[in-house]
This record gives sequence, C-alpha cells and structure tokens, in this order.
Amino acid sequence: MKKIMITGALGQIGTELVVKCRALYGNDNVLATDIREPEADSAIANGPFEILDVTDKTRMYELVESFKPDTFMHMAALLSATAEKNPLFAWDLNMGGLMNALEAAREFNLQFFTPSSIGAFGPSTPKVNTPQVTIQRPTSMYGVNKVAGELLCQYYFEKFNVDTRSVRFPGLISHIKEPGGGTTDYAVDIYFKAVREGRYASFIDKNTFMDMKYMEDAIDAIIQLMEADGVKLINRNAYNLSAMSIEPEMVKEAIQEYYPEFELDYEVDSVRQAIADSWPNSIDVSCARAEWGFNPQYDLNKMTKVMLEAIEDKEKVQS
Ligand code: AKB
Repeated sequence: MKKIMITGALGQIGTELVVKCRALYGNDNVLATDIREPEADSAIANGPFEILDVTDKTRMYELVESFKPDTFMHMAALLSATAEKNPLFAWDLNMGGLMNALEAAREFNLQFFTPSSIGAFGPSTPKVNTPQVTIQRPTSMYGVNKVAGELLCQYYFEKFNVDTRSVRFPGLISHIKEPGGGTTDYAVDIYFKAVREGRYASFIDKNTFMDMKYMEDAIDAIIQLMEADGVKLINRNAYNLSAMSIEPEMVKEAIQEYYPEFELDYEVDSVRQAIADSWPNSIDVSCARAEWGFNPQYDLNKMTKVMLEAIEDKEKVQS
C-alpha cells in the first residue's frame, strides 16, 4: 500500500490522478496539494488537502514531515504556451519546484514521479517514430525545463539512489478538467466546442501531427510505471508515451461521425504553431511497452465517443 503526496493536484492530470490513487490506495493515504483551495464540491475535497506553493521548500518539507508519504508525485508545472509567454517565471516555477521535490525525495527516501513531455524534443529530433534515446534540443522554455528535468531524474537516481520514474506525455485529452496553456489543448477544446456550439476554430493548423492520449490511459500508465519492478527500468530519465498521432482534420472527421454538421476552421496562433512544428509527429513507445507493459486502450474513435458522451452529460446537468 502506497502513501502518496501529490503536487499540482488541481491541474489537468492531478485532478484525475488524485481520484485514481485514492481509489487504489485509500482516501487517507493520498495528500493532494496545490497553490489554491479546491472547490467545495470537487472530488479533491473528499480527502486530505493542503495549500502548497512548490517553490516554498520549507512548507513542502513540513508537509512531508507531517504526512509521512513513501511516494512523491510532482505534477505542478506551467505548460508550454504559458511558459513561452513568461519564460523566466517558467524557469523559477518548473525548475525551482522540481528541485525542491527531488530534494524532498532524496532527504525523506521517497519514490518519485514527475512527468516530462514530447516538448523535450525539438526541430533537430527525428520527426517520425522518434526513438526513446535521440537528439533533444528543444527551442521552447518548456522544452528546456523538461530536458533539464529528465536529466535531473537520471542524476538523482544514479547519484543518490532516488527511485525516480518519469514519462514523456503527449497531449492529454480529458472531459473532466480542461487544460490551460498547452500547445496540444486544441484537441480538448474541439470536443467541448463541438457539443456546445457545433463548430470550432483551431489554433493549430491542419496537417500538424502531434502525439495524443486519452487521460484514463495516462493515469493508468503512471500507476503501472510506479508499481513496476525497478530492476526492469532501463530509462530513468523519462519514457516515450503515446496512443495516437493525429492532426485537426482527423479529429474533425471522428467528431462528424456523431455530429455530421460539425464545422472546423482555423485561427492559427503563431506561438503555439511554432512550438507544435518543433515537436515530433509521432514517437516510438516500444521501450515503455517492453520494460513495464505500457498498453493504451483508447484510439481516436473510441476516445471521441467517450469524450462526446461525457461532455453531453455534463451539459445536461448544467442546463
Ligand atoms: C503542452 O501542450 O504543453 C502539454 C504537453 C504536450 O506537454 N500538453
């Protein structure tokens, strides 16, 4: 049985990760933390919660000392587009928070997880079937943070024997919590707009392929990796993960199976398009499959059905 402390618990991944971990390991064994209070009716409020600014090392240590976790999942970070608008703040938050979290893991002997991203790749990385080990020269601040984070995970494992584990997440698609500030967010927005308005203007251009994954598969992957036998894990920096390589017209066609009148047009955002153009089209996930059994269940069509039905249900409750 694990006892887990999670930062960034109110973020896109954190929200669902906390719920899944509480279901698996018990409500009282999962401490959710974030910089702001959860809504009173949110699922996060059903178990232990503490306010934490991850750049505040003293407060982070106090919480670790009082909660006594054996596992630390560090999810708090700025996403790519937001980081690009404020790169110095991104460095302070993404790297400052990560260093505090890694240090807590080292000092208190905690198993450690933090996500990397396809953002850790750049324009000189092979674009198709991007290998696990390859050129990593990203051109965004987010990417710089992610490469440094991967190297730090590897370093803490080799130098201090911290049980660090990580994945390179693609765009994550969920109906529970809408993301904020990511380059891949169009692939979430499009579903909400399809149900609510029957049309969407994408800020990412057609023919821009990026890797994506349904959130349930992403959460399952975190749990599976954290439960895996450490002896079998060769890559301690971060594992490539993806379930589909898609571009906006493909999502449109999948949505039109259910909403034939759905219309997609484009209002391309130059900052996010430049980031997307610097990322791979599709990445190779064979190491994650071989070393710890990564096996996503959702492809584009299955995910589209679930997304549309769930958003329709949400709309009914709200109307
Ligand atoms: C983003 O778009 O910034 C994230 C990511 C792929 O890391 N969703």
